[in-house]
Amino acid sequence: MKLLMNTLTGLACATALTAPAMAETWDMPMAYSASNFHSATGAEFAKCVTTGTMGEVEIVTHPGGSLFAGADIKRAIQTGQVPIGERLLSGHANENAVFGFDSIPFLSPSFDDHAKLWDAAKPEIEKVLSEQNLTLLYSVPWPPQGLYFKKEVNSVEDMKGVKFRSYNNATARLAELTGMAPVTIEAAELSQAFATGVAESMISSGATGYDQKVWESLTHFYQVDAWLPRNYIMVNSDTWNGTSDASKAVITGCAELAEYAGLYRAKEYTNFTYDGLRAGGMTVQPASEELMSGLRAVGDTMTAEWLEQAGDAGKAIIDAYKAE
Ligand code: PCA
Repeated sequence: MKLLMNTLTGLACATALTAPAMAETWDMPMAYSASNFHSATGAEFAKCVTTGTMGEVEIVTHPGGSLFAGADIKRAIQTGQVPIGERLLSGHANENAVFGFDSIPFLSPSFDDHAKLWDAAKPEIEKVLSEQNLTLLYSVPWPPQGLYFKKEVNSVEDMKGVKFRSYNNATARLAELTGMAPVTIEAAELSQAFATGVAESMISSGATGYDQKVWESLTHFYQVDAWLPRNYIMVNSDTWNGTSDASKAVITGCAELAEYAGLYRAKEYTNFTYDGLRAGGMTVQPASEELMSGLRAVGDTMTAEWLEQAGDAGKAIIDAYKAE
């Protein structure tokens, strides 16, 4: 409510001006395709800010990695090449293991569990980002992660030797521990990677498989519900500190709306995209008990490794999550 009041006050202040004090355009790189629900949410956020500040801050989104590839977006914002952008949070686990809190296998496999995990982790993530001159604006989870293959897979044994597309540290480690060969590929390049055989499997959401029409190359999706990784929108802190209070209030309000709308979409999109994969000809089903028990053993190893790498900060997140 307080936030809404602030937003309305911001809107009122912006409206009181005949022309924006200092109109600025903020280019906003995003890594995922324009049709993806995160990109759709970002486009609405951009419009909300542009309208709400009466153009004092105009945000222009660039989806599909068209301005910067996913792996380059955070650095581009930190160094002031662009003021704002979206990135997969766990993509930074190679610089600080704490960023990988959302990719611990089977720790929080549902949207509800995951919301609690995010509550527990958010203060620490905001702190680490602020030390890097970044301000968190909003964050939205991906739907639960499942396994894609181009053959039937009933056990970890069946995964051996498969070329596996990874998107962060956890997915690369999952590949190693199951005897697969990891290759890092941006989501925007997936259709091509599968079509040319550079990769032949991955762990991802129904949403990404659907966006990338993976049924053109792959045949099976196993619902594993391994974890729900998050995307987040960050702004360069110098830019943020130089933004008027009225615009900040509008941006914060639009961010809260976007977070709400994005989560709603993520939930709605889960079954919709499973149906879409089926319509494309794929077999979509829960993983067998044998596969699940093999994956749980791998998950135990990955959890222990993460706790060691993420140290006290990581342990504090897990303790806070378990106490909720
Ligand atoms: N899609 C993204 C990250 C997680 C997801 O569901 C990807 O595959 O790159």
